[in-house]
Amino acid sequence: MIGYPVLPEIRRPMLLESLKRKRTLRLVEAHSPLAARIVSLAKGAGDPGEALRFDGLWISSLADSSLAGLPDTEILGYPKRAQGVSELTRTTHLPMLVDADTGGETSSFVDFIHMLEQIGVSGCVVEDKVFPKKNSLIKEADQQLCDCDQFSEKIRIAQAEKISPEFMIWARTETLIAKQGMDEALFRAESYIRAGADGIVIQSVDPSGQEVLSFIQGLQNFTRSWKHPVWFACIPTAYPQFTAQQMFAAGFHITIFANHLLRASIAAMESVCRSLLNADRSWECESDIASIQRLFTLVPQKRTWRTESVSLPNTMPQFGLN
Ligand code: SPV
Ligand code: MG
Repeated sequence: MIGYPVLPEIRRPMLLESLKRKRTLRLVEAHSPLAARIVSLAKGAGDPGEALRFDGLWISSLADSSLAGLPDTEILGYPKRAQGVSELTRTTHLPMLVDADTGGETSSFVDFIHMLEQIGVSGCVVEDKVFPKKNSLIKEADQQLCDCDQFSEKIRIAQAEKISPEFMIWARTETLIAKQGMDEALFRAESYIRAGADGIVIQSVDPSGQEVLSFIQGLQNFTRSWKHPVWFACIPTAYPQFTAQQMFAAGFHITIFANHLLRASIAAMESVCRSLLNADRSWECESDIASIQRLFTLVPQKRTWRTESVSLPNTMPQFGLN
């Protein structure tokens, strides 16, 4: 059912299955169970049944860190992030792709994958920067890539150690962020695919979008002769003039809107704070904020009533007394 939990074993294969079935998917960042419910229910314009919906959730390290008031430098820790993901499963039927940053040490990365698999996450994205990484969108940051062979080995080990075959391990190359050139970006992507990556994510801050378009063209030349399917994803934060459809036409299978709900909430909260202070009452901003009724629709308050109406047996079972 839309916007409701599903069992981990049902949710986990969903991303791969959707990719095989639909070929192109739109993922959007969801940073809380409430955001996950909003995404799950969201639909674009069009006939009912035909209207666009999101195909999955992106669990962003930038969003998770920002909400905790911390920089996006892998400081939050895997158990904490896994706990957050686990809470999201309460309100959504959608598959989830988790941003795993650099993955840290290979053994920690494998532990994180096992946590995610048990929660029912469909896959993770690991990036080829030196731990602790810095966010790719920081203009003045000195971005350092890790060793290509070591990173390829990390992917090989993670693929061998994961528990569920359908859990996808995506490799993200930060070569263009580190300004190491297109040849190096393609070389690295090929190496990661040969190591067993299920997909490649390319990150770029080129506002024209031409960098990622050249990258995907180069990568397709290589993967055309490749035996197993390899999937490609982009994160068009820096080149928002491109539609997801245009990125699909260029050869990408997933477009990730990586931070838009978090940024939307910041803009909305700042505007309401201004209005409350300027008007000294909430009348002026009432029409700009969700009604309490809308909140109750998104997070139904009735669930406990159903539990209360269940009659309990007169005699409770006795455990461990024999
Ligand atoms: C994130 O959403 O945390 C990402 C994408 O990694 S970006 O911040 O654009 O690097
Ligand atoms: Mg991130």
